[in-house]
Amino acid sequence: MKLVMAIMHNDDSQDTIAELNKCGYHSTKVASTGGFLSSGNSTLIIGVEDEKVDDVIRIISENGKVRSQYVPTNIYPSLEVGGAIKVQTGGATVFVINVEQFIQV
Ligand code: 2BA
Repeated sequence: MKLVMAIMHNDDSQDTIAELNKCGYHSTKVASTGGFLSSGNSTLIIGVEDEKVDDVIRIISENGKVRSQYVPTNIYPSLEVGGAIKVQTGGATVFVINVEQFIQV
């Protein structure tokens, strides 16, 4: 069994969850915050059998849209450039983790 963790834009998370449900996958949505932009995003946690991981990633990638925005660099002094930089986010950042045990009591 694997645990799929997908960090994605809040606006894409509901459609992703709906499609996961439709295909019979269970998921948990956790409100999260990106360390760079400090803006809210969503982390979906999906426990799934190994052979279903590719299908789950397909659903995530079909629903996670790529977005870009300009971020003023004066709030990130470490970047040491003036003005603004264009930052691209998404569609989704996905981690696939081995599950040692899955227990429901
Ligand atoms: P944030 O950390 O807010 O990052 C938003 C976007 O800013 C990133 O998009 C990336 O394009 C850019 N970015 C991040 N750190 C940067 C830096 N030091 N310098 C320049 N640009 C930077 P994504 O890569 O699509 O990531 C979207 C969100 O996924 C991230 O939001 C974070 O919440 C999560 N994430 C991405 N990689 C991660 C990782 N290795 N571990 C944990 N969370 C991660």
